[in-house]
Amino acid sequence: MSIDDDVLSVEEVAVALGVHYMTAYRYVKRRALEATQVEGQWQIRRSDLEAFVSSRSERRAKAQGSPDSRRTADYHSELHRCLVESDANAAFEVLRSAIDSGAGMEEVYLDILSPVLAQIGASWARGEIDISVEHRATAVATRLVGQLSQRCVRRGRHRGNVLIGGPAGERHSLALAMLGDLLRLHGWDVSDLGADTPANSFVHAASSINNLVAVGVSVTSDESLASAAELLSTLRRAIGDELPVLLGGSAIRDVAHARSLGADHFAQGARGFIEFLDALKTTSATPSKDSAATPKSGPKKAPKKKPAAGDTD
Ligand code: B12
Repeated sequence: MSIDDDVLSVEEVAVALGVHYMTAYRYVKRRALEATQVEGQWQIRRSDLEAFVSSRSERRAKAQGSPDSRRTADYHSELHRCLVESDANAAFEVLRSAIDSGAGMEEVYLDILSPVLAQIGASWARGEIDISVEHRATAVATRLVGQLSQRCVRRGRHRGNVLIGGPAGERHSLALAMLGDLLRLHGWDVSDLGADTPANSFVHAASSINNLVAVGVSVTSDESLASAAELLSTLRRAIGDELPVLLGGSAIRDVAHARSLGADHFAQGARGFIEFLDALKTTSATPSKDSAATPKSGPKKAPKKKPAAGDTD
């Protein structure tokens, strides 16, 4: 019930807009619709509702011209605000509305969440925001990925196993979590060792996973380039030279850089990794998740055919 004619409750806004109560509530929480809280109740001025309606029609009209870029830009600015303000629920709503409007998980991770994180990292590097803001934003992003990863489960054929992780000293585990989800979406079973993994754990995992088709080493920080090189040489000595080992992540510039650190392959970003795996001639057998996880005594043979020398760089 309204307090007066010019102030509406969330329920009344929902009726006026012809949407569900929760949708109206999300507009308020995302601050797309101006509202104030009085004694625990949201109040929306009629003039703010009118402004919201006309800006929404304007956005829709513009979106018809250039749907993807327009919508993505809106999500960026809203998500950026939510991460900087550490508002996890509102951040989740932004991504949920992107999904509701047709964005796939690849788009959500790579075209919405990652660029916003990069923007926050750049603001920190320029001294515009305190490191605590970046840490808080990262904590929210970590929760988001945790909530969203259940949408990256693909039923049906299992194409094989992929082992990913970061070398000792590398702390950027979020990149691995997103990468793992995206590979799963494409039908791969992923063992993610996380960041900061000792070389002997990589060796143990690579030696004990059945139907392992590739190992991906992720380097985001320049600080862990040396330990990545050590890891690659230890891995190669221990597992032989058949299993493809890729180096990637935002600290690896190109294939020459990857090779100078001892990797035999490089791929650009998660999409590059997916293309690399697609190009592998994997076994036609489709092991179940359980058999894929069965330990085995020695290193697994990789598929004979590898992508051509240029890889996906
Ligand atoms: C979040 C974050 C952190 C968090 C990490 C928390 C966590 N659990 O992950 C914390 C706060 C701990 C952190 C710490 C540091 N960070 Co930091 N961080 C970031 C930030 C903001 C986002 C990183 C992220 O998750 N991006 C999203 C992911 C999905 O994108 P991505 O990394 O590109 O990963 C994708 C691809 O590269 C690819 N990929 C990843 N791995 C692999 C592997 C293979 C094989 C392949 C094919 C593909 C692939 O798939 C991913 C999905 O698309 C970035 C900013 C930025 N530009 O990204 C800075 C950034 C990476 N950090 C930076 C720095 C400097 C640091 C610190 C050194 C700061 C300090 N002095 O303490 C430390 C410690 C670094 C260390 N030793 O590891 C710099 C790195 C510069 C550099 N090249 O070295 C950046 C770029 C910030 C900046 N603009 O300067 N950081």
